[in-house]
Amino acid sequence: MTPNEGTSAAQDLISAFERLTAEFAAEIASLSSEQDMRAVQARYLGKKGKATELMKGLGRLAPADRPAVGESANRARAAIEQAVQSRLHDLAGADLAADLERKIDVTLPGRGRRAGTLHPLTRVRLEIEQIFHGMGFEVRTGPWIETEWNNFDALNTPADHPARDMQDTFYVEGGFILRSHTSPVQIRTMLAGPPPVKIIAPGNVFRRDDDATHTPMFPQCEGLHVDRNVSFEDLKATLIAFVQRFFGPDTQIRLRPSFFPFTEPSAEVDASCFLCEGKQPARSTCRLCKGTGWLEIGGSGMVHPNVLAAVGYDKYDVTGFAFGMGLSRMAMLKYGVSDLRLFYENDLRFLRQFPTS
Ligand code: 2NL
Repeated sequence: MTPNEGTSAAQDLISAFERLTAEFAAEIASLSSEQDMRAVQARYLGKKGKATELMKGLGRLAPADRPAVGESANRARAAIEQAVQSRLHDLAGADLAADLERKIDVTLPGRGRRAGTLHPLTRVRLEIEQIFHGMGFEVRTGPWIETEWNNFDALNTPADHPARDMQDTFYVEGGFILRSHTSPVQIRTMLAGPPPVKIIAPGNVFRRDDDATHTPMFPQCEGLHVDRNVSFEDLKATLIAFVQRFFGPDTQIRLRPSFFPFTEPSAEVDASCFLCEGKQPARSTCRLCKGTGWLEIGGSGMVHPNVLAAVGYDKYDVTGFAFGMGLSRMAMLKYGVSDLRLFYENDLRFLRQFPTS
């Protein structure tokens, strides 16, 4: 073997390592993941890789030529690693460039979502529940489909009473009715246990009415307090505390004699107008109370002895007061809504005026 031959063979190997480097670079140019590139790299530099094959030629070289070839093998190894690094760097740069190209302004405010709000009737119900809960009343609910007994008979309302007419009450299959007030909830509560009972019963009720001022379903809230020595004075104090929390601390009440089959005596409940406060000259023009200075808010009375007896209570031992109010009327007064039907049309322009804090 001559030095020239040796040199030439060495040169061939050195060139082969250079080609290997170029081949590798070409092969990974189309790859876009590091994992793919490392797999190709293993085919070049691994135990059974192309570089290892070439290194087998080293043994046939003159010892003097070997260091130069070894060096070129090391150069190839380093160049291949460098090619991977450079390709990865290019890819990262391309990702960044693409992100920048999208021109997202991360300093802009978010689009946000409009939060839902509670329906005004729900707000009024929750507020009333809160006020009475604060006075020691429990909140009770019951079914919409009721027996005639729970809705009428137990409430001292005889079979020939006009409220029981097909014209006024919804009769459903099986001899049941849709409750026309939430009183059956109180009847159920009293049937379920002895006095004292101190509850309010909010919920939807049903009557065969449908015009500008009546909807066939409407929400109501009734209250009942039965115990020894519950007086009409307790009823007044409870109503005053309620209206002062609901309408404002200066609100007064006025009770007007009335009639309900289930209470005796009975009274209509008025609250003093919180808009004009009954003052002149605004009083004559007030859009809320129409100049009367008073707002009708519901009915009330002392529980009729026949009702106490019907649920098995001792009518000589306990007394009670009861009251009822329509929630749509309370909401109209509180929020100055002029048309009842707005509560039932689900017009978002209306509902959005009642943000939930
Ligand atoms: C009104 C009048 C009222 C009652 C409801 C009642 C319930 C039982 C016993 C006695 Cl269990 N009374 N409820 C009493 C008086 C009036 O409601 O104008 N409601 C909107």
